[in-house]
Amino acid sequence: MAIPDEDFHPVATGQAAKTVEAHQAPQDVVFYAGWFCPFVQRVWITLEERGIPYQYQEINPYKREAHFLEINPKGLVPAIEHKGRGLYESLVLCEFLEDAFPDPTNEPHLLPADPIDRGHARIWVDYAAKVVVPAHSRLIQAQGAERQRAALEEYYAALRTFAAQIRGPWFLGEQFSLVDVALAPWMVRDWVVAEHRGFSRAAVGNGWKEYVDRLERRESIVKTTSERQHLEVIYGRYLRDEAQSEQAKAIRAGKTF
Ligand SMILES: N[C@@H](CCC(=O)N[C@@H](CS)C(=O)NCC(=O)O)C(=O)O
Repeated sequence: MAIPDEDFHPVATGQAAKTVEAHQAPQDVVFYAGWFCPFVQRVWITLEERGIPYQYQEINPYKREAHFLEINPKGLVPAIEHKGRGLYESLVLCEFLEDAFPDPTNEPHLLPADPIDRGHARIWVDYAAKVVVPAHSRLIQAQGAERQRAALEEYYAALRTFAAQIRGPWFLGEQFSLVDVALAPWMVRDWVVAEHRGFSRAAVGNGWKEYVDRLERRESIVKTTSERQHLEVIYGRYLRDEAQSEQAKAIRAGKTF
């Protein structure tokens, strides 16, 4: 999403601000983040879940500095610098943290040990990334009552397919996994589509509301979530005067959200 400077709150707030403060000391892992970004939150949740030492560095991806572009030439957050080498793409980073920190002191792991179970988890991470998140973006971007209704139905359908596979309490059962992490940042921001698009957790069915309520209480998610009022500025601005806003135009022009 393209964010005009004047509206942009520069740093994390609430619980997330405390987490940022606790992660200022230099570490082998430097986490280049944007407090508002759901892709960033995937990696942030993973770092917190795994207890991996990291140094948090806030980046405004719309004012990229030279060193950051060396780490991620695409200029997107999240990115990680590990012992001087850079990597990016949220789901790649989550898997990198699994691979680079196999030490049992960094348990719990977010991918199952069994290869078939790992493959099963990856199928649903892929579904979250390729079906649910794009359906969510289309719902936010939809213009006009008719298109919004259709996009909401499409979004419900995407969630229902996912919900039908949840073993409980987490997607894979007792193990909180990368499948939960891949989707959680969008789910805990669903108040945006509830307020602006008529979405309801309960209407998904299949225990969806209970699952998302549980996600919302998970410590790693609480610790990486900023106050709503600052996110509202970012989302609300183009959700209200949609068709004409600079952000809506940027999104239609292919900017990520
Ligand atoms: N596919 C990337 C998406 C990351 C992304 O879109 N980040 C946004 C912030 S939420 C960004 O850095 N945008 C800057 C831009 O579009 O120029 C990932 O999974 O990490």
